[in-house]
Amino acid sequence: MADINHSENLKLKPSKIKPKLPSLYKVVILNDDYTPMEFVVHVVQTVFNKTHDEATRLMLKIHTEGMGICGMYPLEIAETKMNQVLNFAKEEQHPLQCIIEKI
Ligand code: TYC
Repeated sequence: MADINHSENLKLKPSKIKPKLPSLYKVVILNDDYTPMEFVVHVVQTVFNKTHDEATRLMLKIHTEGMGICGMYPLEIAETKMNQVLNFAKEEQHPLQCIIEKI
């Protein structure tokens, strides 16, 4: 009878399977001429868990440079955050735009 418990059979072999990390997506908010600054700060704080200071700095970067990265996430989370931003903006009838970009 084959000895399935022989110590040679219990040795761990290095795995050839490379676990893949999920691709990340940037969530980017765009500047516009109409959305109030405080509204952008509030949205960035709420959706991206930033402090008021961090959100203010990011809003000013978007305001002066045209766009800014709010965070990087796996696709489903990035899409959820983008939709949260767009829904907040729609509720208040602001033209704030948010997109996701693959890294
Ligand atoms: N440019 C806007 C203003 O002057 C403020 C603003 C900042 C709007 C960032 C959108 O993503 C934005 N009221």
